[in-house]
Amino acid sequence: MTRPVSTNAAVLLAPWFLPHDASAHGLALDHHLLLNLWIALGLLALAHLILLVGLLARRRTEATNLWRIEYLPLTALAILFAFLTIKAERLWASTRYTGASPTALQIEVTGVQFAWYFRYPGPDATFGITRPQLVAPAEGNPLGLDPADPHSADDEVTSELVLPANREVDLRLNAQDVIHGFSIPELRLKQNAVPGQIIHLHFTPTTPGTYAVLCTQLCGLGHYRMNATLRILPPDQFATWLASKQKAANP
Ligand SMILES: [Cu+2]
Repeated sequence: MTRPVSTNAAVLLAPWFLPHDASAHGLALDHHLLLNLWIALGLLALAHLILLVGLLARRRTEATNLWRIEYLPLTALAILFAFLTIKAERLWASTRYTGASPTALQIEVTGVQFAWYFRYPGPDATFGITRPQLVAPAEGNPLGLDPADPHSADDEVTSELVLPANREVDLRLNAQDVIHGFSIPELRLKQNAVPGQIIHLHFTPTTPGTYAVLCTQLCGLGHYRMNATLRILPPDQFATWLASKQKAANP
């Protein structure tokens, strides 16, 4: 069966484009990335033009006005790069250092060789205590939840990340063994999960769909299979999913 021309073109060109954006903050990041690329292209063209003009002119005179031909362009470039850096830093910080809204959905993400686990705090909205000595994936307790802590009883641990569309999510990232790289390209998210640290990442997913959660750090021999599924659901479907999980855990 032959594919239509437009589909073939889309498949061929796909590696040249970013995956579609399914988050509220992604558009600003994409714009900034494109702005950087256009500026780099413009500077490359300008450098070649100057080189060509210099070659063609073939004049061998001493430069007299250093301000005009050297200091001024260098100052302009320094200001441009400072602007780009500060803007990029602010975009990066907006999902990390500004703090999530108090109503954001709290989810804990744990990286472990070679899987991602996601924990929802349950109706009491409090994560139960975990203890490294209680970690037992074979017995259904991969995070080491302490059964003696009453807050642990309603915690929901899953191997797929399910999020509601258009509600802010506050992730608490950590790792059990080595550094893992939590990454969801469609949400424009990439953040290391580091043992002994809790790193917050907050954002609002917008487009329902199924996406891949990747590990972008070479974390061991099984790194290639360290991925999970992200499902972004409309809010009502998310509520149904969460209720079904809680019902299954506490019938
Ligand atoms: Cu990993």
